[in-house]
Amino acid sequence: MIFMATKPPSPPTALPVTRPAQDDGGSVVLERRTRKTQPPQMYQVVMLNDDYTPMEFVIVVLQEFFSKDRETATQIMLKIHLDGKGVCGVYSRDVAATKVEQVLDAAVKAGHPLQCVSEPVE
Ligand code: TYC
Repeated sequence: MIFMATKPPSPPTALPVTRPAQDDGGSVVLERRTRKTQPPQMYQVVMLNDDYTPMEFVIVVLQEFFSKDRETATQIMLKIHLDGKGVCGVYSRDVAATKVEQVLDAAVKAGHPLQCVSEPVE
């Protein structure tokens, strides 16, 4: 069985209310309200610190899977190292899930405990 490190999406917001109302004559009037299409929920890939994964490995992962230049990758890695976690990038749900898979796969193959998750952006 495959476990995804991605939180399930929140349920869709309530549909527009079409509220029956009585007019004076007792007939039912339906009010139509239209809703603007919402932009898609975006997901941030968050990498977690640990005491064992080499800094260099994290920098290479950030360059390879998140298209960061070496300078930016180093800054993000140090932020994670100091704060315990950090955002690697923001993507649509499927792309974020793929990034998480790629990172976890590379970490397992290299024998490092590096963890990352995808979470909806507020
Ligand atoms: N804390 C690790 C070390 O000192 C480096 C590290 C940084 C590990 C970021 C994971 O997501 C991470 N070797």
